[in-house]
Amino acid sequence: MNDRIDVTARYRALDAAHHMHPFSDMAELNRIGSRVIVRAQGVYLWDSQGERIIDGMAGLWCVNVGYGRRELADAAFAQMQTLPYYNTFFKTTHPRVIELSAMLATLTPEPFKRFMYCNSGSEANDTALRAVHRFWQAQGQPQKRYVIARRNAYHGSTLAGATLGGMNDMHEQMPSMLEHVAHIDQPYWFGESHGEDVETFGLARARQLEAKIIELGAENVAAFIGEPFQGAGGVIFPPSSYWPEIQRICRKHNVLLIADEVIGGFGRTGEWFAHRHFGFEPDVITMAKGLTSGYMPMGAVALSDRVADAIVEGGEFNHGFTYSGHPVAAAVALANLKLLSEEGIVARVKEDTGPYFQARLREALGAHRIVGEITGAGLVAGIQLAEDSTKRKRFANGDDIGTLCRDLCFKGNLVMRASGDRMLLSPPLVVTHAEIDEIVAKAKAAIDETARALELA
Ligand code: PXG
Repeated sequence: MNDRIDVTARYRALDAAHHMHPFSDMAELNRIGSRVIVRAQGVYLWDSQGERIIDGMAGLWCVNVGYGRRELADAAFAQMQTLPYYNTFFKTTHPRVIELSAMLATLTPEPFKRFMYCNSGSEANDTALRAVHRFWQAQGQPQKRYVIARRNAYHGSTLAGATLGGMNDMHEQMPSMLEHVAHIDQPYWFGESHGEDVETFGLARARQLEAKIIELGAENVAAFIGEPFQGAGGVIFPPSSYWPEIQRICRKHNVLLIADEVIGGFGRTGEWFAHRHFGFEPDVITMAKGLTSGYMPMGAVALSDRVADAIVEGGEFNHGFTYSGHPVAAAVALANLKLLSEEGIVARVKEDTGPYFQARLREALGAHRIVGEITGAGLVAGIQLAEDSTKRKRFANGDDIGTLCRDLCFKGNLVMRASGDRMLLSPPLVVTHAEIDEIVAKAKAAIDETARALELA
């Protein structure tokens, strides 16, 4: 035990001295000390003190096949020995990127047959932007360059990703943002409606897109980008009226529709892609995370035939990365996609574990004193904390209460993320019924304790 404390203390000291964490208040974190995660298996993590933690977030929404799958490690090992790296810039290719592309063509809807690769979700969105601009140039309409996105969206942390995203606390730290990006409001009924019913609200939020297109001039608008459901923004599931109306407006005004499937892709909602859950048809799909289950960094952009044909016919497209289609990442992605499909993991989310998870959460927390709504499908959920669940009244200091609840979860050895006053769950897709029971019980215990701390229990 003392050895473990020594090891932890040593790691914490070195971490504080040398490692800057993403999206973290480093002064505060260095005072408290990070939890050192040393290994993982299935849906569980272990820290350097020997504590076992159940991962209700699949890492950062990415470890879809769960931790410790030998098949992915073997695929990486074999590929590193055969061909650890080669590029695809100058008239060369390699087997794994070919096989991965052919496999993705079978998993994506019909009009998607061609794929571009990168290293992350942010780069996928940057690439999508470059591709839609290139598409409109090739169509002889280079002035179509505006991209419309939503407030409280998350599209990554590069200059383009962060500009497209609608996170105020990111924008405030960006004195210079990408040009030709505009934002409309999000379809967040619980938080932003004023007495309208859900579907009327969904239509009104979608119609902001049409108003923005008209304001900018349809001849100047290249694309609309949206997460099918907002992930980091709070697992905000739009009303069912929303996406069909967005699609109608995009088609009417000849604006491309980009689905950011970085979180929604590869089974999260029980469909291979979340846009299928909401029933719309994008022109471009961006993906990352579940593509490799996070075992290797990789992102991809799927281009529909309309977009891909125009880019192919248009001559050289001057875009790409040293690691586009990296052989080891491609080998791991292939092994991962094989597991997801051959073991029926995605199908099980739709038919079994997804409905079980959603039902258990609602049973345990649907009528809780400080829960306003529960959203989600498959293995993703958002739990809205509220001061008065019956009146849709939010806490004045909701961010602090979300953080308190998250910290209580972590203390109880459950990873549950907070986004403002919403608690988020997105476990590995291999989670069992018993593990779902454990996640729900621990989430409920933390929410009960939060209510007690607020003297609302
Ligand atoms: N699009 C979406 C929808 C995402 O959720 C990105 C793009 C960017 O991906 P990369 O691979 O560049 O990070 C994301 C990433 C969180 C959290 O705390 C969410 C993400 C990343 C880090 C933290 O919820 N999403």
